[in-house]
Amino acid sequence: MTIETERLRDRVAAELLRTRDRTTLLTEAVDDGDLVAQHSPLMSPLVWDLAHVGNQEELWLVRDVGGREPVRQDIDELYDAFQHARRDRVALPLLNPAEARRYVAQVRDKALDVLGRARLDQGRRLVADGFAFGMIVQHEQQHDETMLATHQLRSGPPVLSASPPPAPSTPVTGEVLVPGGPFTMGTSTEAWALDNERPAHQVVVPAFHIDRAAVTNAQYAAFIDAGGYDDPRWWSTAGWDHRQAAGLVAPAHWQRDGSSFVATTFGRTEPIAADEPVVHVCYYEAAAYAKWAGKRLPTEAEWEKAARFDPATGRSRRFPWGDASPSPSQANLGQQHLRPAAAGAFPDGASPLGVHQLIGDVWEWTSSDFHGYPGFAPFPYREYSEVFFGPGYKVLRGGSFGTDGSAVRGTFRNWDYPIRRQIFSGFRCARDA
Ligand code: AVJ
Ligand code: FE
Repeated sequence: MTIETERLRDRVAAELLRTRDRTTLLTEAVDDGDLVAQHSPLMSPLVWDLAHVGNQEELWLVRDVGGREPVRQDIDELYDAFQHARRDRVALPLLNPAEARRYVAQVRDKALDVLGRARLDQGRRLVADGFAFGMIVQHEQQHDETMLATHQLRSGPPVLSASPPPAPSTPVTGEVLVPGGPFTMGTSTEAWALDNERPAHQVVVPAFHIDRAAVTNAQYAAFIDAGGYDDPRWWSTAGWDHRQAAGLVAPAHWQRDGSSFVATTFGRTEPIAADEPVVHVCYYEAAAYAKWAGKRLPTEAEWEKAARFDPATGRSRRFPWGDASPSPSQANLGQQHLRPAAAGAFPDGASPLGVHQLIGDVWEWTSSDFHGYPGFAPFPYREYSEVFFGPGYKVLRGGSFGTDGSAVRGTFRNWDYPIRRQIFSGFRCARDA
């Protein structure tokens, strides 16, 4: 075994432990009553997410990679996301909090043992480069972000805290011109990229303008004040129908306070921060704002070109700033702060063309439906991506303040229904050149 393989093994173990610390924080911040409660019909009880994370780790690392005996085969059905809708999970005979904690710890012991013996340098594609372990790290981080969204929907006094994000020394506004021509979208070389990011392929993207920053709370409030929610001209037919049926008047968690707005963030109600990106808007709201502003949402290919294309070399980078994994000065990720940062707060993370904060802060809605790239092959299971392909889901890019750095990159694709806004979703605008 090479030194490199042993370094990878250590790195994987460290990622598993670091990720579990976050899961523990999110599930120990509240009492057992809160853990088993349903805080919103859109979300699972937190105790379901916890045991589901353990169950996926058991299925893939303990049973599949390790070839070991099941720890708890009897509970597979309860924690299969396709068997029960989120709103129905509270009524299932779930493991209680103590049982769930014991279960995930037992599975983790075995998974670390499997890691210690796995051939990361050769053999099965599932195990090569530690992919299965990376997939499970990312899966747990994805559920950590989901649990963070559940925390945001929970009522009652605050239980989470974090320092405020940095303020920009130079505010960022305006737009840049991204030159037309081909660029490489997706990846065939990123070791832990998931199936829907593959394979790398050339896409010709005509020249377009894209905003250097995400739309801010103040800009979005101007849309509201201009009567944007009452003017069907700005909304698609489906968007207007949804705006009417759901009675949308402002982003989720906003309330009117005289002539202005306050927002409730993890149990604290404060005036909206004018210069921070708007968050908790659905696709239809984002598209309506863009149309009102005389712009549009970027396509997924435009977003990725803005985030990855280096005009000096013609190469696509892993991240806007280059190929190195995110550092805290480059992006607001990983729940380091409990809110998105104002534009200009992470100048180290800007793209070569000067587009800021594409990674972190808020997930950005694109105008694209979720589809497989040319040559897509499901791996290692159809239910991660393929079953969601089609016109029903819109792609979001870039990650939020609640996304871990191991679970996002320039190629990473998230998706959700266009009506959803419990996620940490915002947007930036684009327009034709
Ligand atoms: C990629 C965020 C859409 O949460 O539904 C978690 C990630 N897949 N468990 C989701 C996921 C299976 C997924 N998203
Ligand atoms: Fe899951």
